[in-house]
Amino acid sequence: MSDFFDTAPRLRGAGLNLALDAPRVMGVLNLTPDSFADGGSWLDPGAAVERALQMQEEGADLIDLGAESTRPGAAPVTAATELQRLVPVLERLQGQIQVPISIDTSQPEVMRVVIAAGAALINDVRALRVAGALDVVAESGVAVCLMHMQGSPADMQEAPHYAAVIDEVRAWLGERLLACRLAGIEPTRCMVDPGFGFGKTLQHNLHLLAGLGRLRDLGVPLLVGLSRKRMLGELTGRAVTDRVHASVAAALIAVEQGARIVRVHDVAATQDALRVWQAVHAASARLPASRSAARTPPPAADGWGFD
Ligand code: HH2
Repeated sequence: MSDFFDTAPRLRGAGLNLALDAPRVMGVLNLTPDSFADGGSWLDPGAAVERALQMQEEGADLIDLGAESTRPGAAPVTAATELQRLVPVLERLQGQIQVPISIDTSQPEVMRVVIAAGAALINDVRALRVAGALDVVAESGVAVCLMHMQGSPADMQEAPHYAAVIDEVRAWLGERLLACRLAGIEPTRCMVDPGFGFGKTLQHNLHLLAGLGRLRDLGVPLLVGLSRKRMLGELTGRAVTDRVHASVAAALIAVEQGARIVRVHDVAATQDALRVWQAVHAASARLPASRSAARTPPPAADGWGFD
């Protein structure tokens, strides 16, 4: 069994060398009219650039730009539409933003253009399954996040079904990692994500979060996106605009379970919580061994133990 903390304490790719010795925050910025949490807020390129710079200021380690909503029931958009939304923002960000830019897309035509425009990471909710996507990422040398989804956004929440959700998600992601390797994409360029809410019921999501540590033997870092999602609404009864506290709690749990990057809308709040988590984690590592063992059970995410 491999351990990603030995094999990939960094995520490396063309234009990216990200240390993952502490949890990292990926700020979400959707340039769409219809995203479930921030749809319509950042359609104007000027407003989007301001928001990206604000997230950088708040401590985002990466910014993830998306131009297609993949919320349940969403219809796909054309590559031309995605590019119309992305390119003006990417152009304006050049020279202004220091943190790496990730692009949330599945379309090889879009990937080619945004990589040429400086994107350092492709975040693909379809895990490079669209024809041509594997080749674009392989040839460009950029890093990639492979996300699990059962079905497609149009139908994924109709009747999600698993015999054993964690095992199935892990096996599926393992197959996508193998496809990457066969296409020439080294594991050091890859992250995986179980895809919370993508073809999963509340119970599936809860099992995955509780058992997140079992994905670690895939040998690459884990990225997790729970921010403001429906499962948090189901648990708290709160509207999408009022899920910051639940999102921060979910991000902390994900990190405790071994996630290296959390994808969030609320960067400042998440960073505050992670600072507290890190301080306690560092103090716990400094406790004398016997007392530490007595007081602190090994974290479920004992993968953090390398630092
Ligand atoms: N979730 C969404 C989009 N992209 N990428 C990864 N890797 N993991 C996720 O969980 C994930 C993702 C959905 O959230 P959002 O972008 O806020 O909404 P929408 O798809 O409606 O634009």
